[in-house]
Amino acid sequence: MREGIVIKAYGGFYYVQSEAQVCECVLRGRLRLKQQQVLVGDRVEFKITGRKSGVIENVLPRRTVLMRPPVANVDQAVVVFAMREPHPSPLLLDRILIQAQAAGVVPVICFNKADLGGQEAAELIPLYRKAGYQVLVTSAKDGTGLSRLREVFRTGVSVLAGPSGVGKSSLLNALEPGLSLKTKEVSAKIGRGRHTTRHVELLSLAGGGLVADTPGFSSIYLPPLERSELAYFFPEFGKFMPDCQFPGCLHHKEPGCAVKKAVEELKISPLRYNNYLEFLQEVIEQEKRKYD
Ligand SMILES: Nc1nc2c(ncn2[C@@H]2O[C@H](COP(=O)(O)OP(=O)(O)O)[C@@H](O)[C@H]2O)c(=O)[nH]1
Ligand SMILES: [Mg+2]
Ligand SMILES: [Zn+2]
Repeated sequence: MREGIVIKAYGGFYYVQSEAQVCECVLRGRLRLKQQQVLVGDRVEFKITGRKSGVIENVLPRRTVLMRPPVANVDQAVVVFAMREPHPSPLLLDRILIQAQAAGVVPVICFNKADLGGQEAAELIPLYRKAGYQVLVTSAKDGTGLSRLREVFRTGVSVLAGPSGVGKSSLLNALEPGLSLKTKEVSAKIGRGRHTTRHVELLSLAGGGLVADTPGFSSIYLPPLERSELAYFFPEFGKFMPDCQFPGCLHHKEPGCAVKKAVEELKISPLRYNNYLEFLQEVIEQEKRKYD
């Protein structure tokens, strides 16, 4: 029996990569009967039945499951924003960071279009590093930071996230010219219709690692959370939370809140804290809707 990873599922066939080879596999009847869904990203055990064909016998336990896009065992999300054009939105960035962390996926922030400068964005780099995130600065145009990005992708399975137009496809093309993914200018000529790929595929990078070909975490909604959980998705709050006067402090209006004190002393970024408060309102609204 061999072990491999499903990189594509299409028309009842599962394409399993094992070492440098890809086998076209079907599911063993037992798995079909159990109606076990096999996802792209699943690690499977399979038997070779032909030169490039096989049968999947077992699906190994999943570490993580993403719904959008449907991919199992995603290790990390590379969250791309542009330094300029379009201006980065910290509120959207924080939203995506929470979505990734809630799904058990490690986020890596990537500020692209470094060649365009961007004073506002430059201030976000140390801010997010201080908050505890890995931050890359790249340019798909002049090659800045691409070797770092290649290193990041080398680990396991990645998805890209971030708004459109920030350079996600351009970055992958710069790392892997053979991919020739459509970028904005090109796809504008072809038209919108062609762009809607429903089938997720993991692309194998020459430098190592697999990347989902569709961006993840596009939803503008927060995942279902309890209000008391939210602060745990802000890693820089962790150091101060144990010193809050009240257990279950929401770090909003409670007296003796160590998080709020840290914000006043600029040990926590006010920008991050304000985003936290905005999300807290959202989570409370979500809870209300759930119990109405
Ligand atoms: N100046 C500059 N432009 C870039 C860079 N990366 C991408 N672009 C441009 O930004 C636009 C959107 O890029 P694209 O890769 O389609 O973005 P996506 O929607 O995130 O996949 C295109 O016109 C690219 O040529 C970069 O690093 N610097
Ligand atoms: Mg794109
Ligand atoms: Zn507090």
